[in-house]
Amino acid sequence: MLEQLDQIEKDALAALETVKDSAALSAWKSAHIGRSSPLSVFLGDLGKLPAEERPQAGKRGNEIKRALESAFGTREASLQASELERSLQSDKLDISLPGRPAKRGRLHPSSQVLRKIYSVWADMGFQIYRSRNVESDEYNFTLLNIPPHHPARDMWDTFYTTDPKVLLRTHTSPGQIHAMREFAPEPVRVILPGMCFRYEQITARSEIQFHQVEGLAVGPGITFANLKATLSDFARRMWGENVGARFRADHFPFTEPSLELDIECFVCGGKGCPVCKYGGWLEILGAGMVHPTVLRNGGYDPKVFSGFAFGMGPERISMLRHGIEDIRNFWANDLRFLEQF
Ligand code: FA5
Repeated sequence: MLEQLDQIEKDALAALETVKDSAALSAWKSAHIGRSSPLSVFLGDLGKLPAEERPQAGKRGNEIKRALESAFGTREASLQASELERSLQSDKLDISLPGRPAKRGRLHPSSQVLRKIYSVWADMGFQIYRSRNVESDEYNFTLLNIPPHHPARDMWDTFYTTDPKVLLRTHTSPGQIHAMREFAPEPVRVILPGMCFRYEQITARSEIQFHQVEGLAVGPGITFANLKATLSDFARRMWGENVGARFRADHFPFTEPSLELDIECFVCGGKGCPVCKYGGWLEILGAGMVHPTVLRNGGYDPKVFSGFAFGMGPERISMLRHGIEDIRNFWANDLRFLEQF
Protein backbone atom coordinates (compact mmCIF):
# COMPACT_ATOMS: atom_id res chain seq x y z
CA MET A 1 0.00 0.00 0.00
CA LEU A 2 2.82 2.41 0.90
CA GLU A 3 4.67 1.35 -2.25
CA GLN A 4 1.57 2.25 -4.24
CA LEU A 5 1.67 5.73 -2.72
CA ASP A 6 5.38 6.13 -3.41
CA GLN A 7 4.75 5.16 -7.02
CA ILE A 8 1.98 7.75 -7.32
CA GLU A 9 4.35 10.42 -6.06
CA LYS A 10 7.18 9.30 -8.29
CA ASP A 11 4.97 9.27 -11.41
CA ALA A 12 3.55 12.69 -10.61
CA LEU A 13 6.95 14.30 -10.02
CA ALA A 14 8.36 12.69 -13.17
CA ALA A 15 5.41 14.01 -15.18
CA LEU A 16 5.92 17.48 -13.70
CA GLU A 17 9.49 17.49 -14.98
CA THR A 18 8.18 17.24 -18.54
CA VAL A 19 5.74 20.17 -18.18
CA LYS A 20 6.88 23.05 -20.44
CA ASP A 21 3.99 25.53 -20.47
CA SER A 22 0.97 26.67 -18.48
CA ALA A 23 -1.50 24.58 -20.53
CA ALA A 24 0.49 21.42 -19.74
CA LEU A 25 0.76 22.50 -16.11
CA SER A 26 -2.97 22.85 -15.81
CA ALA A 27 -3.43 19.37 -17.37
CA TRP A 28 -0.86 18.00 -14.87
CA LYS A 29 -2.78 19.58 -12.00
CA SER A 30 -6.05 17.87 -12.81
CA ALA A 31 -4.29 14.54 -13.58
CA HIS A 32 -2.19 14.39 -10.39
CA ILE A 33 -3.85 16.45 -7.67
CA GLY A 34 -7.32 16.91 -9.16
CA ARG A 35 -10.47 15.28 -7.82
CA SER A 36 -10.13 12.11 -9.95
CA SER A 37 -6.33 11.82 -9.68
CA PRO A 38 -4.95 8.46 -8.36
CA LEU A 39 -3.93 10.23 -5.12
CA SER A 40 -7.40 11.70 -4.47
CA VAL A 41 -9.01 8.37 -5.32
CA PHE A 42 -6.63 6.67 -2.90
CA LEU A 43 -7.38 9.14 -0.12
CA GLY A 44 -11.12 8.83 -0.85
CA ASP A 45 -10.91 5.06 -0.46
CA LEU A 46 -9.00 5.13 2.85
CA GLY A 47 -12.08 3.86 4.64
CA LYS A 48 -11.89 0.61 2.72
CA LEU A 49 -8.44 -0.22 4.16
CA PRO A 50 -8.07 -2.35 7.28
CA ALA A 51 -8.35 -0.14 10.38
CA GLU A 52 -4.71 -0.69 11.46
CA GLU A 53 -3.34 0.48 8.08
CA ARG A 54 -5.52 3.57 7.81
CA PRO A 55 -3.55 6.03 10.02
CA GLN A 56 -0.23 5.42 8.33
CA ALA A 57 -1.74 5.42 4.83
CA GLY A 58 -3.66 8.64 5.56
CA LYS A 59 -0.55 10.35 6.98
CA ARG A 60 1.60 9.37 4.02
CA GLY A 61 -1.14 10.22 1.49
CA ASN A 62 -1.50 13.73 2.93
CA GLU A 63 2.27 14.21 2.97
CA ILE A 64 2.39 13.37 -0.72
CA LYS A 65 -0.54 15.68 -1.43
CA ARG A 66 1.25 18.61 0.25
CA ALA A 67 4.51 17.74 -1.55
CA LEU A 68 2.78 17.64 -4.94
CA GLU A 69 0.95 20.93 -4.28
CA SER A 70 4.19 22.59 -3.31
CA ALA A 71 5.98 21.19 -6.41
CA PHE A 72 3.09 22.51 -8.49
CA GLY A 73 3.46 26.00 -6.96
CA THR A 74 7.19 26.07 -7.61
CA ARG A 75 6.73 24.92 -11.20
CA GLU A 76 3.97 27.46 -11.79
CA ALA A 77 6.16 30.35 -10.54
CA SER A 78 9.12 29.30 -12.67
CA LEU A 79 6.93 28.88 -15.78
CA GLN A 80 5.42 32.36 -15.25
CA ALA A 81 8.91 33.86 -14.88
CA SER A 82 10.18 32.20 -18.04
CA GLU A 83 7.02 33.16 -19.98
CA LEU A 84 7.47 36.79 -18.91
CA GLU A 85 11.13 36.67 -19.87
CA ARG A 86 10.19 35.23 -23.27
CA SER A 87 7.56 37.94 -23.92
CA LEU A 88 9.99 40.66 -22.86
CA GLN A 89 12.49 39.28 -25.35
CA SER A 90 10.06 38.89 -28.24
CA ASP A 91 7.72 41.95 -27.74
CA LYS A 92 10.39 44.52 -27.15
CA LEU A 93 8.97 48.01 -26.46
CA ASP A 94 10.67 50.65 -28.58
CA ILE A 95 10.61 53.69 -26.32
CA SER A 96 12.39 55.77 -28.94
CA LEU A 97 9.23 55.82 -31.10
CA PRO A 98 7.41 59.16 -30.81
CA GLY A 99 4.18 58.94 -28.76
CA ARG A 100 0.75 59.60 -30.22
CA PRO A 101 0.21 63.34 -29.89
CA ALA A 102 -2.64 64.25 -27.52
CA LYS A 103 -5.19 66.60 -29.04
CA ARG A 104 -4.78 69.88 -27.23
CA GLY A 105 -7.85 71.92 -26.49
CA ARG A 106 -7.82 75.69 -26.39
CA LEU A 107 -9.56 78.39 -24.46
CA HIS A 108 -12.68 79.96 -25.91
CA PRO A 109 -11.97 83.52 -27.13
CA SER A 110 -14.29 84.86 -24.39
CA SER A 111 -12.31 82.99 -21.71
CA GLN A 112 -9.07 84.34 -23.17
CA VAL A 113 -10.23 87.94 -23.01
CA LEU A 114 -11.78 87.42 -19.57
CA ARG A 115 -8.42 86.21 -18.26
CA LYS A 116 -6.67 89.21 -19.77
CA ILE A 117 -9.23 91.54 -18.15
CA TYR A 118 -8.85 89.77 -14.78
CA SER A 119 -5.08 90.17 -14.88
CA VAL A 120 -5.24 93.88 -15.78
CA TRP A 121 -7.68 94.59 -12.93
CA ALA A 122 -5.77 92.33 -10.52
CA ASP A 123 -2.64 94.41 -11.22
CA MET A 124 -4.70 97.46 -10.27
CA GLY A 125 -5.78 95.89 -6.95
CA PHE A 126 -9.27 94.61 -7.84
CA GLN A 127 -10.34 91.19 -6.56
CA ILE A 128 -12.85 88.90 -8.30
CA TYR A 129 -16.25 88.70 -6.62
CA ARG A 130 -18.57 85.96 -7.96
CA SER A 131 -22.28 86.75 -8.19
CA ARG A 132 -25.29 84.81 -9.41
CA ASN A 133 -26.79 84.56 -12.96
CA VAL A 134 -30.33 84.04 -11.73
CA GLU A 135 -31.43 87.10 -9.84
CA SER A 136 -34.40 88.63 -8.15
CA ASP A 137 -36.24 91.58 -9.70
CA GLU A 138 -35.27 93.55 -6.60
CA TYR A 139 -31.51 93.16 -7.12
CA ASN A 140 -31.55 93.42 -10.93
CA PHE A 141 -33.66 96.59 -10.90
CA THR A 142 -35.18 98.06 -7.74
CA LEU A 143 -32.06 98.25 -5.54
CA LEU A 144 -30.21 99.77 -8.50
CA ASN A 145 -32.59 102.69 -8.47
CA ILE A 146 -34.84 101.23 -11.19
CA PRO A 147 -38.21 100.88 -9.45
CA PRO A 148 -41.17 99.05 -11.06
CA HIS A 149 -42.51 100.93 -14.12
CA HIS A 150 -39.24 102.88 -14.54
CA PRO A 151 -38.67 103.29 -18.31
CA ALA A 152 -35.07 101.99 -18.01
CA ARG A 153 -36.52 98.51 -17.43
CA ASP A 154 -37.39 98.39 -21.17
CA MET A 155 -33.74 98.93 -22.10
CA TRP A 156 -32.72 96.00 -19.93
CA ASP A 157 -35.58 93.66 -20.72
CA THR A 158 -34.78 90.06 -19.88
CA PHE A 159 -36.04 86.47 -19.70
CA TYR A 160 -38.43 85.91 -16.85
CA THR A 161 -39.24 82.70 -15.01
CA THR A 162 -42.70 81.56 -13.98
CA ASP A 163 -42.00 83.28 -10.68
CA PRO A 164 -42.38 87.02 -11.49
CA LYS A 165 -39.76 87.89 -8.87
CA VAL A 166 -37.07 85.61 -10.40
CA LEU A 167 -35.28 86.47 -13.67
CA LEU A 168 -32.02 86.03 -15.60
CA ARG A 169 -29.90 89.07 -14.84
CA THR A 170 -29.50 91.62 -17.61
CA HIS A 171 -26.24 92.99 -16.28
CA THR A 172 -23.67 92.22 -13.60
CA SER A 173 -24.68 95.36 -11.67
CA PRO A 174 -26.89 93.50 -9.14
CA GLY A 175 -23.61 91.91 -7.98
CA GLN A 176 -22.65 95.41 -6.75
CA ILE A 177 -25.40 95.24 -4.13
CA HIS A 178 -24.36 91.74 -3.03
CA ALA A 179 -20.71 92.85 -2.70
CA MET A 180 -21.56 96.08 -0.88
CA ARG A 181 -23.89 94.30 1.55
CA GLU A 182 -21.16 91.77 2.27
CA PHE A 183 -18.35 94.29 2.83
CA ALA A 184 -20.03 97.49 4.20
CA PRO A 185 -18.84 99.50 6.04
CA GLU A 186 -15.37 98.44 4.86
CA PRO A 187 -14.07 99.93 1.58
CA VAL A 188 -14.43 97.58 -1.39
CA ARG A 189 -12.57 97.21 -4.69
CA VAL A 190 -13.81 94.28 -6.79
CA ILE A 191 -14.60 93.12 -10.30
CA LEU A 192 -17.68 90.97 -10.88
CA PRO A 193 -17.51 88.82 -14.01
CA GLY A 194 -20.37 86.70 -15.32
CA MET A 195 -23.01 85.89 -17.89
CA CYS A 196 -25.88 88.28 -18.69
CA PHE A 197 -29.08 87.77 -20.66
CA ARG A 198 -31.20 90.20 -22.63
CA TYR A 199 -34.43 90.02 -24.51
CA GLU A 200 -33.29 91.93 -27.56
CA GLN A 201 -32.70 91.67 -31.29
CA ILE A 202 -29.63 89.59 -32.20
CA THR A 203 -27.34 91.55 -34.54
CA ALA A 204 -23.65 91.63 -35.54
CA ARG A 205 -22.86 93.36 -32.22
CA SER A 206 -25.64 92.28 -29.85
CA GLU A 207 -26.40 88.85 -28.48
CA ILE A 208 -29.10 87.68 -26.08
CA GLN A 209 -26.42 86.04 -23.92
CA PHE A 210 -23.03 87.61 -23.28
CA HIS A 211 -20.47 88.23 -20.56
CA GLN A 212 -19.97 91.36 -18.58
CA VAL A 213 -17.28 92.36 -16.14
CA GLU A 214 -18.53 94.79 -13.56
CA GLY A 215 -16.19 96.85 -11.43
CA LEU A 216 -16.87 98.55 -8.11
CA ALA A 217 -14.76 100.71 -5.85
CA VAL A 218 -16.28 102.25 -2.71
CA GLY A 219 -14.42 104.15 -0.04
CA PRO A 220 -14.16 107.60 1.54
CA GLY A 221 -13.20 110.35 -0.92
CA ILE A 222 -13.35 108.47 -4.27
CA THR A 223 -13.92 110.98 -7.09
CA PHE A 224 -14.97 111.17 -10.73
CA ALA A 225 -11.32 112.00 -11.56
CA ASN A 226 -10.34 108.66 -9.98
CA LEU A 227 -12.85 106.92 -12.24
CA LYS A 228 -11.55 108.55 -15.43
CA ALA A 229 -7.92 107.94 -14.51
CA THR A 230 -8.61 104.29 -13.63
CA LEU A 231 -10.50 103.62 -16.88
CA SER A 232 -7.81 105.38 -18.96
CA ASP A 233 -5.18 103.25 -17.25
CA PHE A 234 -7.24 100.13 -17.96
CA ALA A 235 -7.49 101.04 -21.67
CA ARG A 236 -3.73 101.59 -21.90
CA ARG A 237 -2.93 98.32 -20.13
CA MET A 238 -5.43 96.47 -22.31
CA TRP A 239 -4.69 97.94 -25.75
CA GLY A 240 -1.38 99.76 -25.44
CA GLU A 241 -0.18 103.32 -24.91
CA ASN A 242 -1.56 104.67 -28.20
CA VAL A 243 -5.12 103.39 -27.91
CA GLY A 244 -7.76 105.73 -29.31
CA ALA A 245 -10.27 106.15 -26.47
CA ARG A 246 -12.96 108.68 -25.61
CA PHE A 247 -15.41 109.31 -22.78
CA ARG A 248 -18.97 110.16 -23.60
CA ALA A 249 -21.63 111.46 -21.19
CA ASP A 250 -24.39 108.94 -20.65
CA HIS A 251 -27.12 108.07 -18.23
CA PHE A 252 -27.58 105.07 -15.95
CA PRO A 253 -30.12 105.14 -13.12
CA PHE A 254 -27.57 103.59 -10.72
CA THR A 255 -24.71 106.05 -11.36
CA GLU A 256 -24.58 109.85 -11.27
CA PRO A 257 -22.85 111.28 -13.24
CA SER A 258 -22.49 108.52 -15.84
CA LEU A 259 -20.27 107.98 -18.87
CA GLU A 260 -19.43 105.50 -21.58
CA LEU A 261 -15.96 104.58 -22.77
CA ASP A 262 -15.48 104.06 -26.51
CA ILE A 263 -12.43 102.62 -28.25
CA GLU A 264 -11.56 103.32 -31.86
CA CYS A 265 -13.03 100.52 -33.98
CA PHE A 266 -10.33 97.94 -34.63
CA VAL A 267 -12.21 96.32 -37.51
CA CYS A 268 -12.41 99.42 -39.73
CA GLY A 269 -9.78 101.62 -38.06
CA GLY A 270 -12.40 104.28 -37.36
CA LYS A 271 -13.78 104.53 -40.92
CA GLY A 272 -17.15 102.95 -40.09
CA CYS A 273 -18.43 99.37 -40.48
CA PRO A 274 -21.37 97.21 -39.28
CA VAL A 275 -19.47 96.32 -36.05
CA CYS A 276 -19.21 99.98 -34.96
CA LYS A 277 -22.57 100.87 -36.48
CA TYR A 278 -20.64 103.03 -39.01
CA GLY A 279 -19.57 105.41 -36.21
CA GLY A 280 -15.87 104.51 -36.08
CA TRP A 281 -16.02 103.89 -32.32
CA LEU A 282 -16.96 100.82 -30.35
CA GLU A 283 -18.68 101.18 -27.01
CA ILE A 284 -16.73 99.18 -24.45
CA LEU A 285 -18.27 99.98 -21.13
CA GLY A 286 -20.67 102.06 -19.12
CA ALA A 287 -19.56 103.66 -15.88
CA GLY A 288 -20.21 106.38 -13.35
CA MET A 289 -20.18 107.43 -9.72
CA VAL A 290 -22.34 105.09 -7.65
CA HIS A 291 -25.71 106.78 -7.05
CA PRO A 292 -26.29 107.75 -3.37
CA THR A 293 -29.48 105.64 -3.30
CA VAL A 294 -27.50 102.60 -4.47
CA LEU A 295 -24.77 103.26 -1.89
CA ARG A 296 -27.46 103.42 0.79
CA ASN A 297 -29.06 100.20 -0.52
CA GLY A 298 -25.63 98.58 -0.26
CA GLY A 299 -25.26 99.65 3.37
CA TYR A 300 -22.95 102.69 3.01
CA ASP A 301 -23.63 106.22 4.23
CA PRO A 302 -23.36 108.40 1.07
CA LYS A 303 -22.29 111.37 3.20
CA VAL A 304 -19.13 109.49 4.17
CA PHE A 305 -18.59 107.09 1.26
CA SER A 306 -18.46 107.55 -2.47
CA GLY A 307 -17.50 105.18 -5.24
CA PHE A 308 -17.41 104.38 -8.90
CA ALA A 309 -18.69 101.46 -10.90
CA PHE A 310 -18.32 100.26 -14.47
CA GLY A 311 -19.61 97.40 -16.61
CA MET A 312 -17.88 96.16 -19.76
CA GLY A 313 -18.62 93.56 -22.44
CA PRO A 314 -15.73 91.10 -22.97
CA GLU A 315 -17.15 89.79 -26.27
CA ARG A 316 -17.08 93.33 -27.69
CA ILE A 317 -13.51 93.65 -26.40
CA SER A 318 -12.56 90.34 -28.00
CA MET A 319 -14.08 91.53 -31.30
CA LEU A 320 -11.88 94.56 -31.03
CA ARG A 321 -8.73 92.60 -30.28
CA HIS A 322 -9.20 90.06 -33.07
CA GLY A 323 -11.15 91.97 -35.69
CA ILE A 324 -14.20 89.69 -35.31
CA GLU A 325 -17.04 91.04 -37.39
CA ASP A 326 -20.01 89.23 -35.92
CA ILE A 327 -20.72 88.54 -32.24
CA ARG A 328 -22.90 85.54 -33.21
CA ASN A 329 -19.68 83.57 -33.86
CA PHE A 330 -19.05 83.34 -30.11
CA TRP A 331 -21.87 80.90 -29.36
CA ALA A 332 -22.23 79.22 -32.78
CA ASN A 333 -19.85 76.39 -31.75
CA ASP A 334 -18.22 76.44 -35.18
CA LEU A 335 -14.70 74.98 -34.89
CA ARG A 336 -13.57 76.88 -38.00
CA PHE A 337 -14.06 80.03 -35.92
CA LEU A 338 -12.95 78.73 -32.52
CA GLU A 339 -9.74 77.11 -33.82
CA GLN A 340 -8.40 80.49 -34.90
CA PHE A 341 -7.76 81.56 -31.30
C1 FA5 B 1 -24.98 98.07 -18.40
O1 FA5 B 1 -25.30 96.90 -18.49
C2 FA5 B 1 -24.64 98.69 -17.08
N1 FA5 B 1 -25.01 97.79 -16.03
C3 FA5 B 1 -23.18 99.01 -17.07
C4 FA5 B 1 -22.77 99.85 -15.92
C5 FA5 B 1 -22.24 99.25 -14.79
C6 FA5 B 1 -22.93 101.23 -15.96
C7 FA5 B 1 -21.90 100.02 -13.70
C8 FA5 B 1 -22.57 102.01 -14.90
C9 FA5 B 1 -22.04 101.40 -13.76
P1 FA5 B 1 -24.98 98.49 -20.96
O2 FA5 B 1 -26.32 98.00 -21.21
O3 FA5 B 1 -24.51 99.62 -21.76
O4 FA5 B 1 -24.78 98.88 -19.45
O5 FA5 B 1 -23.94 97.27 -21.12
C10 FA5 B 1 -22.58 97.36 -20.77
C11 FA5 B 1 -21.71 96.68 -21.79
O6 FA5 B 1 -22.15 95.33 -21.98
C12 FA5 B 1 -21.80 97.31 -23.16
O7 FA5 B 1 -20.89 98.37 -23.26
C13 FA5 B 1 -21.41 96.17 -24.07
O8 FA5 B 1 -20.01 96.02 -24.13
C14 FA5 B 1 -21.99 94.97 -23.36
N2 FA5 B 1 -23.28 94.62 -23.93
C15 FA5 B 1 -24.48 95.17 -23.67
N3 FA5 B 1 -25.46 94.57 -24.37
C16 FA5 B 1 -24.86 93.62 -25.10
C17 FA5 B 1 -25.35 92.63 -26.03
N4 FA5 B 1 -26.62 92.50 -26.31
N5 FA5 B 1 -24.45 91.80 -26.58
C18 FA5 B 1 -23.14 91.89 -26.27
N6 FA5 B 1 -22.63 92.78 -25.40
C19 FA5 B 1 -23.48 93.64 -24.81
